[in-house]
Amino acid sequence: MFDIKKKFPDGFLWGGATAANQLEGAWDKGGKGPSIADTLPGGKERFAIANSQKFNWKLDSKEYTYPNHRGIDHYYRFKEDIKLFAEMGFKCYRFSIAWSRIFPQGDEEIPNEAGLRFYDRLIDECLKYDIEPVITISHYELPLNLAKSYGGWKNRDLIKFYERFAHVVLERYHSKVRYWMTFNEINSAFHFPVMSQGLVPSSGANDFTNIVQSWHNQFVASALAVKIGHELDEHLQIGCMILYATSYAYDANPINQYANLKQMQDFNFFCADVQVRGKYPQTTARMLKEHDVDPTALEITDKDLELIAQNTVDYIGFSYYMSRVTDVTSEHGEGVSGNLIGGVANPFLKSSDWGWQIDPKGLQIALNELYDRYQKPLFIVENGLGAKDIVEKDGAIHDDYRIGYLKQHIEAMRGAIADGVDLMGYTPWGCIDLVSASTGEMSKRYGFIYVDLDDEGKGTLDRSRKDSFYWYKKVIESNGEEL
Ligand code: BGP
Repeated sequence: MFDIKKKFPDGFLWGGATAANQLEGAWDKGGKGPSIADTLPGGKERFAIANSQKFNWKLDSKEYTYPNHRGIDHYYRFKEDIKLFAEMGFKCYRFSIAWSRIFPQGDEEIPNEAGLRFYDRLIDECLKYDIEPVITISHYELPLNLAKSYGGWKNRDLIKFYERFAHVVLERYHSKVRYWMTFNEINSAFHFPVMSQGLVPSSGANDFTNIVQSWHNQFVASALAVKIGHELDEHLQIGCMILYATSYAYDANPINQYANLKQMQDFNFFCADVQVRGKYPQTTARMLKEHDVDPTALEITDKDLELIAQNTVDYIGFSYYMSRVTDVTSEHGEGVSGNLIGGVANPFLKSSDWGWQIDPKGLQIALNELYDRYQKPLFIVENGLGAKDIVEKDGAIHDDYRIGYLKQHIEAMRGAIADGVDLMGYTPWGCIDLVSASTGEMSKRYGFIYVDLDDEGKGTLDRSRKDSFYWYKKVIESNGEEL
């Protein structure tokens, strides 16, 4: 009865993850309209814009390159890419549907058939190899018009536009696709309200009230998608998706411990609590007060709360790249340069070339924390090391650093399974090199598959297998036994 589980369960979903805007390209082909992601330049300015410190819709400016416009040309090469995923033995493939391929302006009533036909073909290609599609309905790809004309997610009209979009794709694909997620990294609006909620400075991204109102509208939209999906087929598995960062207090100082507790409650748990438990956590009032949000300024109806309560998610999808350290005593420096979600440096950890603190044990902790709290199946839908790869003269790419990172994280997963956690799958991020969300660059690579394309957009776009490709193939073949 109390046997320790030492192995990954049968049917474990090994695979990889991408997002439409970061790899498809063909940004204005097949009737597709522009999305927020298409307006983000490559290079230094990108992070400031994504963070919404500045934004002025320079979509047509010659001054910038827009790496997402071409992506890695996956729109035209998806068959070759899926074939390579199949060669690695993928059991599943997580990708997103570009909203503006289906509703180019976001607010139309009739979907764009050419866009749907692209995903028909993509899904069928996965199924041809017995690869289970895992779809993110919205991954940082809000149709641009919904940001510009409606002010992004703070506007309630977006609920009905999303509902229409979700309805169209769920209805069309529910018989072929079992696993879904409603919003990518919904809690990331703490740091990236532009990408996550389509809020820009002119629509008040710097006012936390707008972020909270946007979250509420997204929670209602997410609950509607769960409702539509379950009405179509009660067996559909529809999850939330949060950006999880294990968080430590710097020391035993109770002041830091309490600050860290709040960091966990607000960043890691607030959105998940609403989507998994179906109600706002008791910490909401305190969080709003700390961010100077007047609760009476929020539009939240009883009907919304009922919808949220009745349509909770089936599993918890989350991304995990790093941990953070909380120190409010200001005794340990200004913060770690580059760590995506801030905090001070952890003396026990190394960082990636982009300053993200690498912490495999933190993943085991994250899995335990999430399972303790929610008792729902967990799905790690993003994890990985962004690194610069070197192509040798013979074309080989010896990415032992990537193998090392993934190996340690898979060991941590195995540890969590032995701890009793119910883990259903693992889809490392950017299984094929793609455009980085935070830098817009190609040189921050995550893939098992190398794509010949540089930061200036030059290259043949040829695909090749890195050492990690052969390694991951073995991991999948042995169901996580051979690392
Ligand atoms: C997550 C996003 C992805 C992805 C990943 C890696 O936050 O969901 O879209 O890009 O981070 O980030 P980056 O590309 O900035 O290295």
